Amino acid sequence: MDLISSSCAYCGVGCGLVFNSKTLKPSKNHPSNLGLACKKGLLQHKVNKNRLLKPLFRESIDEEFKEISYKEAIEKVAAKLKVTEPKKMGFYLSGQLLNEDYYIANKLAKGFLGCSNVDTNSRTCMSSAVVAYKKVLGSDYVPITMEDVLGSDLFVIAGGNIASNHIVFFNRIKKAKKMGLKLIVIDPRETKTAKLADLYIPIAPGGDTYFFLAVAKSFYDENLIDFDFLKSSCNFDEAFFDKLKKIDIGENLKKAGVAKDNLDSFINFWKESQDITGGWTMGLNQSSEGVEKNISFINLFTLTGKIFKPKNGPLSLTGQPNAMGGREVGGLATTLAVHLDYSEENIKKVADFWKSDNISKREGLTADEMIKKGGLKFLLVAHTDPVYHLPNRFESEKKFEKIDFVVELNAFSGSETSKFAHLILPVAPFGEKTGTQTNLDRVITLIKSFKEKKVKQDYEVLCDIAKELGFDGFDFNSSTEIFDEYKEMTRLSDMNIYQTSYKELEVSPFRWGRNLTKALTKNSKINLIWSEPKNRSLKTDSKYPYILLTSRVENHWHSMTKTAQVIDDDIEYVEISKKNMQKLSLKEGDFVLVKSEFGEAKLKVCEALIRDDAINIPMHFRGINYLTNGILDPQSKEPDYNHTPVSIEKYS
Ligand SMILES: Nc1nc2c(c(=O)[nH]1)N[C@H]1C(S)=C(S)[C@@H](COP(=O)(O)OP(=O)(O)OC[C@H]3O[C@@H](n4cnc5c(=O)[nH]c(N)nc54)[C@H](O)[C@@H]3O)O[C@H]1N2
Ligand SMILES: Nc1nc2c(c(=O)[nH]1)N[C@H]1C(S)=C(S)[C@@H](COP(=O)(O)OP(=O)(O)OC[C@H]3O[C@@H](n4cnc5c(=O)[nH]c(N)nc54)[C@H](O)[C@@H]3O)O[C@H]1N2
Ligand code: SF4
Ligand SMILES: [Mo]
Repeated sequence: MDLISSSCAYCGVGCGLVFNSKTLKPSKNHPSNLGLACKKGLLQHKVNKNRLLKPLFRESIDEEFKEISYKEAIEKVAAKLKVTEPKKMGFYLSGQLLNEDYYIANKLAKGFLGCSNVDTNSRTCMSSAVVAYKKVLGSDYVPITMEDVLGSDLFVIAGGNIASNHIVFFNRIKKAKKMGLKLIVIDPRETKTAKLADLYIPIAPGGDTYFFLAVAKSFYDENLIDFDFLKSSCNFDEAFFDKLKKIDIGENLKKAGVAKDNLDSFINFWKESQDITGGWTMGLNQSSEGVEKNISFINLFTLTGKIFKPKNGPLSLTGQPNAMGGREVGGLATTLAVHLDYSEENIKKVADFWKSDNISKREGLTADEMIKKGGLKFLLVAHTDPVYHLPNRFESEKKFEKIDFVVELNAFSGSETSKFAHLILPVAPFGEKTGTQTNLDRVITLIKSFKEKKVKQDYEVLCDIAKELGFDGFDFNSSTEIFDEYKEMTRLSDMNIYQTSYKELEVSPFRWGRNLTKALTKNSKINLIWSEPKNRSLKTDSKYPYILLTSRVENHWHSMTKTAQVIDDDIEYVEISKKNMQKLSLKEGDFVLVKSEFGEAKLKVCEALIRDDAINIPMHFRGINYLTNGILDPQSKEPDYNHTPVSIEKYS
């Protein structure tokens, strides 16, 4: 039996997998994993329960769903779209859609319906990194790869727990550590990743921008700034250094909750290392100053000339398997298509390419805004569960109730969004579908189906809607044909995806942007941008004295529609420090009420290594976002999930 090649549908590492007629196995020659994989990745072929197989419809969300035919379902969607103004439509997509599915959704909405409100759950995930990369490097371009990290002397991880969330990468880091790689981890929780670190810095939640500025000032004081590099390769002005000179290191460290000897050790590690890489995820991105956190971290590499050289530079670790692909296809509301923004020139190029005269002409509402401020009459949600994942859920629910027609494309039943849907369209999940996805370091892998397809896959449903509306350009017979069109479109952009094809991807994955060694700004220089703390997050007070962190566990995936079928690890608990357990007279297994200004949850107590000013609840807990605040970073529109003040009360 031939092996069928695939790539994991969970995290951004994008491990290559092969299916051998019975089980999934790690691919030995895929560059992302070289024969490794994690437990949930290898159990995916066993996720067969709770499948949606028939379209379900109801006139109003108070009624029970009834099965309808697929034809009727597509007609209903088209009929509603025909009578809805484009600005009252929304398409809520996902970093878990394959490139082909994503491309069709974007083409249909932005290209033919003239609808700008197309955004994705990556808004809640990567958008701060996207904005920062665009500002600093001129494009949403991840400048290094996992190999660079593994070959460097020092890897600094800020606000990310790769031991749980990028497991195979973590396992490769463990091996590299044996060869001399040093690791610094900056996190309010002493995670499994922190335990492996040579230096662990237990930063206060939200303290990163203060800390990175203190580091930059120390670089300046210790003559570690590479002015030759800045002059040859960067756009900057003296005002940057005028401001930097004024930074009071002691004051910044106090605000960051970091001890002086931690900063001293950080500087020593930096001084002693030749090749330095950095990584980050939600601890920096999900913040009311996510863009500032990102830029001030990236600046550390620019200031010391540790960027655009092999084994040096900042690597934002995308979370979802195809978050990167979604960015490439142009699925964010702030891009039109394929890395092209809404300039007049780009609008014309894209309209010509798609041969459409009804293309969207301006940036649309972003994910949270679409729901909370859009006043939408039509919403299509594909491969994600916004009712579960958006912050301040009571507010989200109120808005969902008001949308006339909510269509959900899902492979499995039981999402939180389905409670607010009028029409549920079943689609084929991983295993039954074919397409490509791009991992966190720009590697595109072909995923082939290895099971008989029970229902259509996402792009087929979207094409049927487009055809029902009478649009030309959606007559695709396979995902190969879609990829062929998409890759040609990348010629309009800074990406070289046109250089590959399904035929080549059958043989090996393709990393786009391989030869880029300079910034993609107009003059190919890196922008050194001053970035300072904004203090926009809510503050603790005597009523709500702790900051709530919401993070992930290694064996579950988000709302767990898939992982809960094969793994039964508990996630309904709250992690509290030993000191706070004593202060509140709590013991393991007690129940507490965690309350915020927005909502509350009853959870089991678990003692953990976490700062005393913070507590942590796994984000997999379905009720998590009843507790979280709705503040967004004003530039990236990414939610401030990790900074909600809460109280804890013993529940009896
Ligand atoms: N097992 C598993 N793996 C996954 C996922 C999953 O659901 N399950 N999801 C994937 C997705 S979509 C994503 S986005 C990634 C996310 O990957 P991570 O970002 O690693 O995920 P989290 O567990 O949310 O970890 C965020 C870390 O940031 C810390 N943190 C919180 N606030 C701050 C802060 O202000 N400053 C700093 N420095 N740190 C802070 C938290 O304590 C936590 O350890 O994981 C991906 N991988
Ligand atoms: N408090 C808090 N909230 C958060 C976060 C946090 O750290 N803390 N993290 C945010 C981040 S980074 C992310 S990425 C989001 C994740 O949040 P979501 O994207 O909402 O979570 P998932 O459970 O991954 O949702 C995927 C959905 O797709 C469905 N599905 C599975 N296969 C298919 C398929 O082939 N096609 C289709 N159409 N559907 C399918 C699944 O059944 C599931 O309902 O949560 C965000 N929300
Ligand atoms: S590390 Fe990530 S991509 Fe690899 S098998 Fe695990 S979940 Fe899948
Ligand atoms: Mo994410």
